[in-house]
Amino acid sequence: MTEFDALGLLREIEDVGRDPRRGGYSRHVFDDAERELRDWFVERARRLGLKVTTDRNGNLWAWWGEPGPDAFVTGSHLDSVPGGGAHDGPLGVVSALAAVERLQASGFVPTRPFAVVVFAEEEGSRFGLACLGSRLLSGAITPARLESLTDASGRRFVDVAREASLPEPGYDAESLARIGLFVELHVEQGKGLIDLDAPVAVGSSILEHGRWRIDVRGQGNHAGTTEIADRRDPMLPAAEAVLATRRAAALRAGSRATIGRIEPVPGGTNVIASRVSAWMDVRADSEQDTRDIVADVQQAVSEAAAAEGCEASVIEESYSGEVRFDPQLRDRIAATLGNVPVLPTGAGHDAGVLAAHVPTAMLFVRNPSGISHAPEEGADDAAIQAGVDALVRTIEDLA
Ligand code: HGY
Ligand code: MN
Ligand code: MN
Ligand code: MN
Repeated sequence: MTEFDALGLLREIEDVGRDPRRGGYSRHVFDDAERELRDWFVERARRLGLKVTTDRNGNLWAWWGEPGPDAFVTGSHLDSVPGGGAHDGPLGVVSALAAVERLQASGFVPTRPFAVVVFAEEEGSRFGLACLGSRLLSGAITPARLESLTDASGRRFVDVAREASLPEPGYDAESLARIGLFVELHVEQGKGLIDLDAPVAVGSSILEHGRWRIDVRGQGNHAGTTEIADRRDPMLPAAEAVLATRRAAALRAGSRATIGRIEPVPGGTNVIASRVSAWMDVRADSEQDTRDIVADVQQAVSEAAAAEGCEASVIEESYSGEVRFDPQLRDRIAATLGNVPVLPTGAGHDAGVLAAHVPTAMLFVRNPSGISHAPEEGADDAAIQAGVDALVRTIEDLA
């Protein structure tokens, strides 16, 4: 096994960012664990003779040869959701490094500029906006929105970025212009490849999805001295939001909607909260379904808030329509790999952001648990090796 075997590379980082309290991994942009992963990636890439640069948004670019236009770019992300799995993101990064090592050892030389990229804050777990690094790069975030991004402790992204020597995050036309095509390898986050009994698939599309923030304001008070009739408890409309989200999605085939995060303030056990924030994640087959789900939840929250003497608001934080990956690129890769399956995904990816700008493709690698965004997420060894093989063959054909 070479020192750049994907399994070995995964093992090298398997203890970085472990989260004993929540299980799995918590690695969020510019926190200690993610910085350690950045340093690890830079060291590993340099050992392959790649030239590593950091762009204005904190995305890492490891160039095989000189940076240049029309580049073949592959990679993924190293950050995670809170308590996430080991493969969501890192598998695409280690597979890219392993593929480069294999190609170098075979004497392959790219005929076009080539880079391995690590996008920053793909999960949006710290600053609340998924695919932050690729969205900033591609100009999808307004300066006002950028200024508004803060983490749970109130720290602004722009200040944290400046501390990380990134004084001017924002649209990066130069980096975007260099990308000729982007191929992201990613652990599959569902059961598709289990059902098909195949190790690797090519991606066809990404379900449209968005995030909404629900804020409910009431009156903080004492849990023991406040009569029920005198309460204005924002937890009730928030609880109604959770139930309404499930009801609304269940009514629309193929839709998925989740409230996985609720934050009461102040959050004391013997305290009636003064306000509650909840974040709703909606994925659906059509914009109509998405908008209808949000409307249903908005209606239920408003009624519950009125009944409890509270005020409520539902604000759109991000929204992206369905992404269809470039059909020519998809079919060419599927043909190169032989008759591998073509699968849609309900998970968002940096590839989904870039697909609006450059030909983009995804490779999915079998996850024997079919579970993701949880410690049980996995990728079996044979599928990981098959994923690297698939990436090597894709690069040989297109780079
Ligand atoms: O949320 C997603 O779908 C992705 O994992 N960021
Ligand atoms: Mn993810
Ligand atoms: Mn991911
Ligand atoms: Mn991604």
